[in-house]
Amino acid sequence: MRVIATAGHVDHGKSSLVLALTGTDPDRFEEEKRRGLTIDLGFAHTTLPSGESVSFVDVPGHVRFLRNMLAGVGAVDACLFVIAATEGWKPQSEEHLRILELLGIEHGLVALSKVDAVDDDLRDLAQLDVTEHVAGTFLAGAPIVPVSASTGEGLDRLRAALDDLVRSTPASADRGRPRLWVDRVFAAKGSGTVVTGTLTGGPLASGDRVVVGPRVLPARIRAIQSLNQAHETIGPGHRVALNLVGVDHADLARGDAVVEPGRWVPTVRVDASLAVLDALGHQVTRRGAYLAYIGSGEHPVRVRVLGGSGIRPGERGFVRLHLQEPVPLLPGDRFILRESGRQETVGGGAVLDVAPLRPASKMGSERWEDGPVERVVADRSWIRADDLEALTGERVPPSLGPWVVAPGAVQAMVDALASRVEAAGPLGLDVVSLDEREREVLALLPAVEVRAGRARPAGTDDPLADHPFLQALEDGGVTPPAADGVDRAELRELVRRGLVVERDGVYFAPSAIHAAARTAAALLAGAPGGFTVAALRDELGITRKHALPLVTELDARGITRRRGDLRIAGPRLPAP
Ligand SMILES: Nc1nc2c(ncn2[C@@H]2O[C@H](COP(=O)(O)OP(=O)(O)O)[C@@H](O)[C@H]2O)c(=O)[nH]1
Ligand SMILES: [Mg+2]
Repeated sequence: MRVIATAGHVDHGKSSLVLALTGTDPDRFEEEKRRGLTIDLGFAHTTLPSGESVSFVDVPGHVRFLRNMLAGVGAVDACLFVIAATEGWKPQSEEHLRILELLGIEHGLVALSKVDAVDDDLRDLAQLDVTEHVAGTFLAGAPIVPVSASTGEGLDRLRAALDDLVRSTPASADRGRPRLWVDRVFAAKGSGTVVTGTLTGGPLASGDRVVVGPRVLPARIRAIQSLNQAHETIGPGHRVALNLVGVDHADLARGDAVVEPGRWVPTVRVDASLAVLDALGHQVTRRGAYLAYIGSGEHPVRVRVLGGSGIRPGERGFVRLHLQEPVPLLPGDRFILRESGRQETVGGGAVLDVAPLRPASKMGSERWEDGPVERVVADRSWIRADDLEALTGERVPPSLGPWVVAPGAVQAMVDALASRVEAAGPLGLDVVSLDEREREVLALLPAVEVRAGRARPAGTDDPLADHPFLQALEDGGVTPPAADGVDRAELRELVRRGLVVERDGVYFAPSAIHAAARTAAALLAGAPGGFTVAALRDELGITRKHALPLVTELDARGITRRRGDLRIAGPRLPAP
């Protein structure tokens, strides 16, 4: 199964060829039929002699409907490039070829159409004309098949050539990350919202939960159709219709993406390469109103040239694009840039970074050739493997706990932590004071041991730091044991050193206070108006005997504040 887009100048016979090949008229609308002009995308499919099926996305050739052409070619595998032998190469032949190249389409074949209307000399001339124009592009060396939709001449050869094309075009890649760029939305009688599009990136199944569009509207797939047949699951590289439950068709539009929830970082700011067309008569600068065509969508963007003020025709540079609405993108996604004022295609390129950290003014010497994973990790030093995947589409095994860490960053933290432990001496470093990453690194320190919640240089002998009561308190958590039998002088010294917290005659490990603080934060997140001692007591599953001193300690630390019978947030309340 492959999805093939038509391309070429208006009136060169694209729609007629699709009709001749498939039996379906891709001009769906009454106005299109009446005017004999494709305005919007058309869809049709057929089975080739080999038994392989192909879907066609038939695009308009008229320059006025270029935006619809762009919506159709964003996700296809290959193209059927149509040139009328009667007219030869025309402006939109040229523009469509440039666009297909900028979108990274690498496979296609040429149909030399309407050969019934020319003599042999003209036919040969047209063939030569095409050969010259496609030289140096992905269509160089592609078969040029003379056909006539009117007489049927050459259609069998075209079908055979399509079979060869399908065989030599790799199947749409399955990266386990489905994304459907929506090109049609409608309400189907009895079944609700239906969206159609070309599925890429991975499979979808009925029952899957998805999110749609810039507002990330949640929906569920009730049913899937492809080539008019129902499917339980469908792989990438198919024309697909999804019946969605939970969203109104009026809230969706062409250009929206259907993706799995939580696995993408919809973005309004990307860094990208931009190849400016040779034929453009001026530099591309930040001045001007631009439209970026991404997937099936048209997005107004502001353009900022990185590391310079402009990119000249025929040159390649780097830009930051600011979108108005978030789009789920990944490095490698292609786009076409048009200037909306002058209505001209400026160029196109590939997304390089979907979450750039540095301001555009500080950009210029980026090592784009390093690839997205290396750059994202280098920019952040530490990133969770899940987040890295959402930003790059690539799953990298974590280097430490859930983290993927830049080379050298672990060692730097090992060194820093080792000196902090060293500086803390026999008292030890309170493990609660470490963040999640530092705690992962702590386990790597060879000469450090953790006892009673404190990290100390191994072998440090300090009878107080090793006091059995500390371990008992640590084990007791928010219901610590009483200090019965503990030497009073030792107890005072433990409190003085901060190893034990005393409040109203009850002794706690410092970690118990932190646990109570987190619980207080969670309670306040649910009830910002405040919570009672009884609420904290119940939440921790303890008695008033421990709850009261804990709350008093929280007040004393500014974590909470008393207001009547309630505790409200204090200045030092941690995140829940
Ligand atoms: N003589 C001749 N006319 C054709 C052929 N194919 C299409 N046409 C005519 O060319 C015009 C444009 O065809 P259409 O398929 O709409 O072109 P599109 O704009 O590229 O989709 C129509 O009037 C067709 O009847 C052909 O093979 N031979
Ligand atoms: Mg047409």
